[in-house]
Amino acid sequence: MTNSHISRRTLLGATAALGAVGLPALAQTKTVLRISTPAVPDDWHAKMWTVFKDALEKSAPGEFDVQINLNASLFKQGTEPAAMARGNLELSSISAFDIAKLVPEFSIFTAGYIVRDPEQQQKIFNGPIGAELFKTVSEKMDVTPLATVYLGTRQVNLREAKAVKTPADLKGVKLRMPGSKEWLFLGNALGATATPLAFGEVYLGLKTGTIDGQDNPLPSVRAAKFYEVTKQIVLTSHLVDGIFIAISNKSFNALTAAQKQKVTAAAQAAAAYNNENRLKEEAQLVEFFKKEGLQVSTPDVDAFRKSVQATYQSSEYAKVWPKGLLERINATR
Ligand code: KDO
Repeated sequence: MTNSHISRRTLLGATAALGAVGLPALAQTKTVLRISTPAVPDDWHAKMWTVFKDALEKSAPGEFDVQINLNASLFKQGTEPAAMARGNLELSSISAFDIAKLVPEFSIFTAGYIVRDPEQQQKIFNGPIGAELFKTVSEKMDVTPLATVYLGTRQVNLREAKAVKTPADLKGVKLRMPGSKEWLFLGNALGATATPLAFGEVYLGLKTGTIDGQDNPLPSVRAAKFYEVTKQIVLTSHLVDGIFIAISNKSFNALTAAQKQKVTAAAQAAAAYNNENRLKEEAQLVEFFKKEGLQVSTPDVDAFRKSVQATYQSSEYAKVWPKGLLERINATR
């Protein structure tokens, strides 16, 4: 064996050892950001996480290992806030309904017909009301909201077509809602019989008839293909829905000031991407569903609004809404 052979072998051995020990050691220096969401891959609030990942890779190359888990594959829908508080999950998009469980005053945003439109939604949460409430969210839930995502305006979507003008017409309709009492309250306030079911089970529930309908924004009805197993969309527009990109305080506090700023900017870029695309698509989807053979009907929205608002006003929820908050929301333009 010549000297050059020995040295080449030694070198190869050293490289292999580096590969086995050195590389994983390097990878460990990256901050892992695990994301869990029930969103389906084709929905904008799933795709926005790729925007988040790319933005972060650009602003902080090699510093983060962003791991995106869709379809509730890492944590069940609604269990993300607890997982984040425990430090088992870094990021998620959480709903007003998730927040209301621990921050009761937030239930004002689970009530139907409170927020007028997506533009007002952004102003509310990016202004003083958002700043005050997010501070309480951080204190009580140990997560920091970073950006407000427009999920869309929720509409009723039925398995069998039905004349629906007022809440009375939804009597007896088994309307699937996500599984928490705040969600069920909304479904019942619409006049239906609210039935809890996780998002991932809705398609089959509609197909087999264990539920008569569900409510979601039109872009999610498209992305999750609910239109394949339903015959009607009733444009109740009962909730201008929002979700909040949130990070666990444990993870956020471990970042440097520069990293905090970059993670926040990436979350805001992701939300902006979602909001822009979702709004554009939402405006076009009625035509799409009609082409797919669905009936798209407009009920007496005033009748729904009056009835739903009255139901909330006389409920336990309204009792914990801070004095003047509703007026401040209404005055936000
Ligand atoms: C749903 O289960 O109907 C819902 O729209 C509730 C939202 O808060 C959010 O969890 C959403 O599902 C999922 O992200 C799936 O789109």
